[in-house]
Amino acid sequence: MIDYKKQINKKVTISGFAEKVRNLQWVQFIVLRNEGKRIQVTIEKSEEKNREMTLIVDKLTNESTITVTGVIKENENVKLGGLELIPDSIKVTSISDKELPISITNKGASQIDTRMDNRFIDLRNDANFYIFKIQTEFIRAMRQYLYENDFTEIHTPKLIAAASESGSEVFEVDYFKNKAYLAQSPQFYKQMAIAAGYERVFEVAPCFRAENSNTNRHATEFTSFDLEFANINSYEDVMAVEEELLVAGLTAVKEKYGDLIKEIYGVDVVVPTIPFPRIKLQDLYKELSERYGYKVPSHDVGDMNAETEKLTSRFAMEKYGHEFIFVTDFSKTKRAFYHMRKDDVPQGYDLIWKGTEITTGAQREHRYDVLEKQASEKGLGEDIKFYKNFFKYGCPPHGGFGLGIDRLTMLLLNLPSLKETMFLFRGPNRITP
Ligand code: AMO
Repeated sequence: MIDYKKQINKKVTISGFAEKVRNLQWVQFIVLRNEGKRIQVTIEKSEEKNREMTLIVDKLTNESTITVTGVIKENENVKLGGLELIPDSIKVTSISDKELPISITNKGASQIDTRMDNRFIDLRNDANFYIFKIQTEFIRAMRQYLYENDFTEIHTPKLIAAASESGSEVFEVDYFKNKAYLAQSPQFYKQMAIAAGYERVFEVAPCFRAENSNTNRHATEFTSFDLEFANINSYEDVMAVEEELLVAGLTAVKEKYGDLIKEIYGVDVVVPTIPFPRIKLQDLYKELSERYGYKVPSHDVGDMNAETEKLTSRFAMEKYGHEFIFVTDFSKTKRAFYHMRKDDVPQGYDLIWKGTEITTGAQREHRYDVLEKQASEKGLGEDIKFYKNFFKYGCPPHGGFGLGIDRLTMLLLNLPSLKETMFLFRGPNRITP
């Protein structure tokens, strides 16, 4: 992208949206927007050479697209960075309807659903536009960390024959007169990669959950940053990788976008210190009860609910001054059958950030006999035989985690919900555009 300040007195060609066209008596102004950057185009009507351009701008509507060639000049009277583009030519590449269905600048003027219906326009608002610039940097830095640590990228199927997480939350697909399902996670296949001899793998891909819940943090399709690696001693090794990964991501985001995030979203990006605090679920319950008088409802005992997560972050801030906290030692009845157990306690964790779970991770059960026992305890049988077979012919101890990147971005930028965060949200009542 052109740095306009470095192009003063030089000839440039800039394409973009005519964000605001102002046609005054002696002069015309266009605010030209390209990738979130703006420059004023100034056309003096009195100059003979501008005659043709003036006629073009006469008919130009806001949000039409244009390509402008001209020279960038310094002008301290111009509010937009003290620069203006004096054009030699303006080419109109598309004309926008005069009335837009939503306001770009005033988000509050339309209901969230109307904005979602018109997401392609909604995203032209800076606060929305930059979400994906920032997310790209976050993911880039995390990928970079994995490349540097010899992780292999895999792409696992999203059409599957058996539910990987739990039966009830799976979308069924008609598959040539048979049943198939949309993958809830790459869980089985990232473990298959370990059985195949890849020591470290990752995947960034969609997950589908038929959860009929209308919360700010649930989508029916989301993107998960999944990884799995072999030859670990315990889930502590998994947590250590996740800490480093998040530090890599947040360091890069702070460096590139820290000031912009502060300006647009009012958020200070904090690069966390390592190690993150850790707490066992039972100790956490005790702290929440003593500090905030909070008792976990009986149906959630052994697990976390939204309220517990919120208070857990409050506790982490108060006790450790830390935005992140790992919670361990969940009840086996609330955890997946593939988590390794030690003394009946699942060897896994949830990571909570700013009041919301962003990750589940664990050491996996790689011993065939034990795995089979745990699977049948949960009522899983024939349909996961193919998965159990992965552990029959040699498979090293391993573990991994799934990090929901939509939640990660929502929390990073302090956005109120996934509807505002995701490029296109999918929920029980939303499957368009
Ligand atoms: P889990 O089901 O906890 O674990 O999902 C991992 C992470 O994915 C995100 N997430 C969601 N984001 C948006 N909408 C949803 N409906 C949704 N559901 C989950 C969260 C969550 O922490 N296979 C395991 C991971 C593993 O052990 O490797 C799994 O899928 O950020």
